[in-house]
Amino acid sequence: MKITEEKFIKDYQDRMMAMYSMAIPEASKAQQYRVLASVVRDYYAKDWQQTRTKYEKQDRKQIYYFSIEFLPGRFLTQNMLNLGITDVVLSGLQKLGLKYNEIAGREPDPGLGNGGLGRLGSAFLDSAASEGVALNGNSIRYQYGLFKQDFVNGYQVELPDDWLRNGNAWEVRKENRACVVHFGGNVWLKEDSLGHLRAVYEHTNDVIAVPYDIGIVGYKNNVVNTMRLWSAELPFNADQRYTLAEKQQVNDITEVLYPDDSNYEGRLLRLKQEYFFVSAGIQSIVRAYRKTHRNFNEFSQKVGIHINDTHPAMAVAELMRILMDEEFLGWDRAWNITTQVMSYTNHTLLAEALETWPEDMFAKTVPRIYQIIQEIDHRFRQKMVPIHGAELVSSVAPIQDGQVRMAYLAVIGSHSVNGVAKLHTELLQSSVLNGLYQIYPEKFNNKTNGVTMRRWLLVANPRLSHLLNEAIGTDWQRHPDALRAFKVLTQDKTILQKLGDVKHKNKRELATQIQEQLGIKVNTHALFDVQIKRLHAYKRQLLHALYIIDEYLQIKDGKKLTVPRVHIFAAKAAPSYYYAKEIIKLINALADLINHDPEVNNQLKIVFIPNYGVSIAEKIIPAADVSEQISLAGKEASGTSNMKLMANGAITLATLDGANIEIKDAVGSDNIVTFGMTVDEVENFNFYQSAQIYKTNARIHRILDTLVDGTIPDITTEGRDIFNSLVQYNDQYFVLADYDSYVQAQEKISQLYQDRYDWYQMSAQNIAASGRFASDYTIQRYAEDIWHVKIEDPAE
Ligand code: GFP
Repeated sequence: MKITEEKFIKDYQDRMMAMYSMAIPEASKAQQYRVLASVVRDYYAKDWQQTRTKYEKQDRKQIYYFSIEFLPGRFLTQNMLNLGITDVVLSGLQKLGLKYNEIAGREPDPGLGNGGLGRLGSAFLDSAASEGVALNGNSIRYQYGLFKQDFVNGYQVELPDDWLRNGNAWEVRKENRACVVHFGGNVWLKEDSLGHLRAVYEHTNDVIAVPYDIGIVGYKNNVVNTMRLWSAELPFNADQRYTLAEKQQVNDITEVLYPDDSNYEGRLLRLKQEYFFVSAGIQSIVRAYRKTHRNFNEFSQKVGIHINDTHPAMAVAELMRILMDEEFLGWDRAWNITTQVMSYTNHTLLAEALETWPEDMFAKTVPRIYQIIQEIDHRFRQKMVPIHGAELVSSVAPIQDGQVRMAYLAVIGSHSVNGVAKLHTELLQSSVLNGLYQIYPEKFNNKTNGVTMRRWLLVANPRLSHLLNEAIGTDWQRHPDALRAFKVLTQDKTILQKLGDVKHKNKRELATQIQEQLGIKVNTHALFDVQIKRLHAYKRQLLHALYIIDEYLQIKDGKKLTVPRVHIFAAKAAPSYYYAKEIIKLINALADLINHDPEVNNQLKIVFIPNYGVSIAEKIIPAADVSEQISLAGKEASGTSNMKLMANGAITLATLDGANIEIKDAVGSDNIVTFGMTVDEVENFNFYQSAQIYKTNARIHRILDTLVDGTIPDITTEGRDIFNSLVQYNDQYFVLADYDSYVQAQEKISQLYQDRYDWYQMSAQNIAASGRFASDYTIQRYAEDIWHVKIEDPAE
């Protein structure tokens, strides 16, 4: 459909009338937004339906990406861009007397994810639609998403994020596609009159799962895929009345992402959430397949289910359940199909993030799934012990020591297991999943993460996009590898000058937002040193904070910093992660001290922007000079903010961890600053004594003392805890061991920043080398190697 400016203006006016019976100027900004979203949705409604029918007609293999989180960011700008209607809408709105930015700012950011995991899922959905891959999202429609973060007296407080209050303009409720999910009760197998073993359920608590679909618009290719989010509701039964408590129990299932799991109730709720979206998702997949197929002979050629991280690992058992109990396939056939259909991505090496569930809780909550996992465990042992020995096999069996182990279940039940960066995959094979790697080496493969350049350049950084279009044409928008053409221009002074201007304007824009939102005035000629990611000890925001204390002390000693700096943080800490919250308080207290001290604040500022999410990242990333990727080597699986920041011309300051290593390979060691121990050094670092470093290293000694001697106000408890974690408890993430090397790297950054010509040359090299980290390529590799689907030309 060709959308002209006239058509858009008319559509907008008509829709305003239809929805609100108002003239445009009477409507609030929020109403103006909803009208705009509704008009834009209309422009892809037909494509959405046609994509579905085309897939059905072609009997195309459908892939379903199961993920407990997605972090899509706002849809409006991205959808307009992908539909190719941005110019028409902008000029149309102008004629109507409306300001796009004000209206677009009214769209709530769907907080359905926490960090890299959810954002990767959304990048994949975007790239898949743009590449014409039939990939569908499957997750939960959390009423309040992840919490909204605020700071009170420097402490993180968690508020409900009521993102659905005014409805979600992009979703479609499909109650005709609802399904029933059983929890608890008793279950046994009984032979029916046809000789089939049927599962009989008794006293179950049933919940209705209602899907809400959101269209995922491909980039100018008429493809619209679907992200399906499930909401829990009470079963409708005219005879039955429910108490408020029962109602609340059901609502709880889809209320928040990651309920506090520091207590039994919270853990139980997480387990229910996992089964809820897994069961509903698989039921709907089987139902869709059954519409056009009489039997399951082709199921594994037509369906792929991707288990993103361990949360959806019950998918293995749920598909077995449906194939056996409802479709009456025998175990072997069902297992064969299941393992061909399932694939699994691991996102972490941290033991704490590899889920396990106590057997009794599991058995009570999802009894039939428990029985099936017991049988998987039994058969796995039976088959593998004679080949690999009992010790190895029990170390990786799905059930052991009273725990159900989700990562092992996912590996055993899948045909493909991948890590998310080369180093991470190697470490999976040699450590965390080594036992299973010995048993199934052929399943393992690497798929380095990626980011969508359309979101992180075209949407987030229009100035840089414009410069790139001018300098190298627009091919990079569809083929990000074409950014390579920018490399030959890295000697061109005019281009570098323009690149510097773009960065500076972006910094000014961010500075204005910081001033308006937080009342902090920052110097836009200072170096913007950025660390934005989940708050976790292994990511070492603390290392960065210690360096800021160092800078502060130097200024207090009368020295001048080589370059003035603005340190920018954004990060949420998990509500029950006490230590991470203490680090937030420390950084905020430091900000308070430094930003208000006239002796230092013209050289140094700290800005901690609350409530990190996609929309805030879209503002920070284009304005960043330095990208802090400073996790302890071997701990960060990949990282993706490193890729986004690189594409926006920030210089990476990094340990040799995760995808940083591949970034270094891509840009060359002259265009990145690395420091710290390597993975091998960390592994062989057997006699670390942080107390000794504290004692002997005068610089570190002095910095650490400020945590406990009152220099930094109002951190009596936090300062002491952090001090103890570093000195007394031997600093689990080797912050002190890497400190000196980090300082040298920071000094190198300061030196480099003084020569702006060289700096922007490095910056341009980074942009030019970033194309290979586009999720378009990552998704192509998943499609070919894991899901075995051909990339179809959507035009056909
Ligand atoms: C996790 C890992 C990251 C990785 C992403 C996506 O994200 O290293 O890049 O998953 O694979 F830790 P976070 O939870 O750290 O944001």
